Amino acid sequence: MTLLNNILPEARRGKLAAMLGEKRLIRVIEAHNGLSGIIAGGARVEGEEKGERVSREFDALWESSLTDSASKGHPDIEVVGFDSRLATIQEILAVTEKPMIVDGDTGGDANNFEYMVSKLERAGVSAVIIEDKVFPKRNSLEAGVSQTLQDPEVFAQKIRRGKQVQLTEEFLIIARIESFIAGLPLEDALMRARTYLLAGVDGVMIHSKSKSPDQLFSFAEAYRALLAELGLNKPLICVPTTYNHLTEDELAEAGFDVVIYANHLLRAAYQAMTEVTRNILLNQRSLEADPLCAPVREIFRAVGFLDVKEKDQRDGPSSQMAVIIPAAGEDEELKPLLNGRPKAMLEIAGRTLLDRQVASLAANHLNDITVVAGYARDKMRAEGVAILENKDYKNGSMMHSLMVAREKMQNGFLMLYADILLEDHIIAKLLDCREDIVLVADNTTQYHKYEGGKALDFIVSKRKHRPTRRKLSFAGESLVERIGATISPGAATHEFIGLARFSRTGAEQLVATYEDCIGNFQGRFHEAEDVARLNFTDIIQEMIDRGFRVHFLEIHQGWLEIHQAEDLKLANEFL
Ligand code: SPV
Ligand code: MG
Repeated sequence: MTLLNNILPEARRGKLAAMLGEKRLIRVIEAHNGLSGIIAGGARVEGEEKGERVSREFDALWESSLTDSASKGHPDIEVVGFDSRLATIQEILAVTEKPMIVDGDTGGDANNFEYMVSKLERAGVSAVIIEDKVFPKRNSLEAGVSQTLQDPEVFAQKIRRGKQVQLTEEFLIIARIESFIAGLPLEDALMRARTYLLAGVDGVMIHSKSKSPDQLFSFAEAYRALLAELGLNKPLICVPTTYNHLTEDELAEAGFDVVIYANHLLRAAYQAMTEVTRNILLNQRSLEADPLCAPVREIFRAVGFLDVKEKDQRDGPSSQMAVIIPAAGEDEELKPLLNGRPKAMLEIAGRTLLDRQVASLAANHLNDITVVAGYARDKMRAEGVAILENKDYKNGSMMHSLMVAREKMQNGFLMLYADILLEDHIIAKLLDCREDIVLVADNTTQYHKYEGGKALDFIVSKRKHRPTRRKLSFAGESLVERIGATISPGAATHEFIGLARFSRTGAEQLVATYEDCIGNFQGRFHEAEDVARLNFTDIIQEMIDRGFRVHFLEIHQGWLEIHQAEDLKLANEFL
């Protein structure tokens, strides 16, 4: 079910009565399930009329007993129970803001009808139409079916009982006169109209299965006179299934206030489905049937699946988002301090670097953490993290380690270099980002002096503004133009801190680009000597070159890269 056209019962119920007050022809079409409700509710044509732009749509939906029964594979003989009808009604109400008129069949006896009125009113239905036949009724359209009409006084009493139980003024009970269907004359129909109007009915539907409108038009004329005589103003409704050559203007001219197209969507669906099944059987494949079918994506759009996808991507399941920490490499710089341990096991103020990262992630409800180990794999440990192994860490790169955990990328993921410490709020800000690929970038680059030997991942932003010192901005439209370690510090606007977020789509794009590069390229690749050793920044640069939008989240300090002994000293002091 789509949540696009959600509306509460109170907001919907009175719409029909209000429309009737506008004194224009009300156009109603049948719906028999959620999908037909979506089509009926959303149908709209636009064009020009007398030099003016006009748009046309249906004013309300008709929940038909014929099409509700037929869509369940049953004949229209009140064999579908009320609870089943109500479920269909709710299904349709959930997908449209339009008011609904329910075909209540005979309404059962007066007690049954009271419950029907009460439940429909509560659901937000605007009107119920009951026909003056004896339960269980037979559909009106088939010739030769015997039709037994109800005693008009008994039917009038049912109307009174219904009017007494409704709780709002806006719910309408409409009497459907079946005299012409039963082969009775105009006089019978008029006698019934008078009886029902006097019983307090809110309107009259006059039914006919004749192709000629003569009888109906005579009724409409006499009905107007009757209303005038009784000093009433109650709408007249018709169902032009058989006299379908008449236009809405002609019906309005004849005195009708509401026109119901009572079964057309079901008949259309039946015909299209029949044609498609035959077509597939004949061709023994569905290629030829395809033009007869709506594209799958069109259905996705209609039922709200594309909205769901968008919301999923926008919100990113942050609590379920996986974190991947590629930590396979052997560190040359800190070797003397590591004693054969991986760098992530380096202790800072009594806790390992990895433990500190895990704590920052947990503070942001990120608990699905995967570390990709390589060098000294059996020395890698941390509470509550999964450890994968990149056996070939010596020949690959950090990017290959990342790809070892590709299974974890499916719902989008966060990538964190193994050697950075950062304040928790940076992760929180990153989780708030809505873009598909976001790198966290420090803007204090230009105030630092960079010593040789320390390869930093610089970023050149697309908008090359120089932020003023201390400015803390988390700009939305910040795009990376260039990234890499060979960018000169003078040209760089930011430094990539080794933390990035990929949405589900961003992750798909990353993996696809990576696989394409590894599979189809040779030799130098951006800053890598060989594509086989490409780095994370090389892939990002490649994605930018291919037109993917790579955003950055601008931060101002709050993080530290443990690269050399001096950094460690600093961190120890700080923590
Ligand atoms: C329906 O749509 O179920 C109706 C109208 O009651 S008719 O089928 O014409 O009787
Ligand atoms: Mg019906």
